[in-house]
Amino acid sequence: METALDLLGAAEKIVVFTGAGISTNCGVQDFRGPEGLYKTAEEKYHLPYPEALFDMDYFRRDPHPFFDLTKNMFLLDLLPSLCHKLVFRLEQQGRISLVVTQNIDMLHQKAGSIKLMECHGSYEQAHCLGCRKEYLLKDIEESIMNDVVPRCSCGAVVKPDVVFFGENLPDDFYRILENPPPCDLILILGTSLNVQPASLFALEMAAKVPSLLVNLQRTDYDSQMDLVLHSDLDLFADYMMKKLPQV
Ligand code: CNA
Repeated sequence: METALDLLGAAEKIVVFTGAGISTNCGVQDFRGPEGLYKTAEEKYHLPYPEALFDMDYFRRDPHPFFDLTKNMFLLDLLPSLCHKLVFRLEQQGRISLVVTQNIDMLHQKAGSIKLMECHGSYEQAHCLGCRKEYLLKDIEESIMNDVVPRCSCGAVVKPDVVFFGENLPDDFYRILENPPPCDLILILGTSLNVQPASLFALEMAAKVPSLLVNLQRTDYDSQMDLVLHSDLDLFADYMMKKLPQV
């Protein structure tokens, strides 16, 4: 922890890359953790393969598992974790270049982060799969919470603007992949780094600048980092908030 404190304390242009692990303490399941969504999906829906939950072809055949298993990610009463707050405090100090999140739960927004790229989209907006009419979360929320698949006036399913496997990430993501923001520390939080191309961004940054990965479990990429902490993120955030001046 102390070496991590030194790294974080000295950095002035931090790029943060987050995954589902930053939100598990808020009550949102991750994918691959022991209590993750994939396990629930297999047990409850017997999906042909776990990733089918976020697969366009499967969604067109049966959108129920997606809506059922991800609906708790956008509940209004979900609150950001201590670690979301740490990231925001660093931004308030002017030490964040960019936060890139793979999460779709909008919790960085709720914590106050502004220099934020949600590279897998979010629930904030949605589109009809038929006529492409745009909807907002508030238009479809009640239907989802009542276990009714949201439908457009044209009859087709309305899908939240969350990036599914095989879909393109936003153009902005490819821009920063080509042209990374200024960075003297890449801080990677709560991700197995298994979903590409998002993880490529973090891994490419880690090859160029000092890197710190904080994750509960080992990842396949630990050896590519300068420093790895296998820790709960809120314990990490608590420690940093107590030790770093003005955070
Ligand atoms: P993942 O593959 O499930 O990895 C999450 C990692 O977080 C695991 O290695 C866990 O060990 C670790 N972890 C879990 N809880 C904690 C904790 N409290 N402290 C520290 N580490 C913890 O998920 P990734 O984010 O790597 O995969 C990217 C996917 C996940 C993206 O496409 C997301 O859209 C998708 N996703 C998002 C959410 C969300 O928005 N909250 C939830 C589930 C999945």
